[in-house]
Amino acid sequence: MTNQSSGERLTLYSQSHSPYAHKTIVFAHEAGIAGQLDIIDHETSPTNRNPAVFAVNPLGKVPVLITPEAGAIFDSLVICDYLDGLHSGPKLIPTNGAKRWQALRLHAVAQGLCDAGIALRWETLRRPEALRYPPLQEGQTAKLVESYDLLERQEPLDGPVDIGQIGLATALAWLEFRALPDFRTKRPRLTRWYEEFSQRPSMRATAYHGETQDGPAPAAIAG
Ligand SMILES: N[C@@H](CCC(=O)N[C@@H](CS)C(=O)NCC(=O)O)C(=O)O
Repeated sequence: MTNQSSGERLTLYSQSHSPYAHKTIVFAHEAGIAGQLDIIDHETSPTNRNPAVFAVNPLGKVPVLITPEAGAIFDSLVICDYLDGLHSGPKLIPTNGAKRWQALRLHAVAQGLCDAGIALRWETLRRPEALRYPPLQEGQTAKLVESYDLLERQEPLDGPVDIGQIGLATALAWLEFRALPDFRTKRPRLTRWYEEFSQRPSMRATAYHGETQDGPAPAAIAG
């Protein structure tokens, strides 16, 4: 990429296994400005407070970008919007027309996949077994399956790279990384698109790794 930018260094509070953080990093690569980011990995979990992250985001979540003019900004879409203003190439968040709403809608589906995937992991893995609620597990699985089917059937996936495609590719990569319900079987169009996108340098340079650190369960429920 040859996009021009101010070249100012920016700190990104990130996490090597967060789909939201991954999205912002792939976005920076696609915008040609990844070299400006100083990425600091932080472990976060609602059951394992990280004071350094709370110091910059009252929600205790990553990603967070520290900007010169506005201080700490979040969440991932806001960070992508900020990064899109730093380069002179074609905008990855289309500014108007049908392309804008298609891209943001695809991004919303992708964001929902991550949200449902995380909720499902709580119900299958992260919450102590005695506190899990099977109807929630089924409900979150249904959101994933319905979304996969919609993506296979009708969501436009072609055209220049945009925030929707970046969100989707990083979400699908995370769902596979975490062995969440499979999106490939009987979805050849989605699978083909994903495999092709995964070959982009932005994706190849930024694979997921690491484990969530939820902290010890209190003795009363540890069993
Ligand atoms: N809507 C936020 C979601 C961020 C998020 O949930 N990040 C996770 C890591 S994957 C986190 O830090 N969770 C800690 C917590 O929920 O307390 C975004 O798009 O940035």
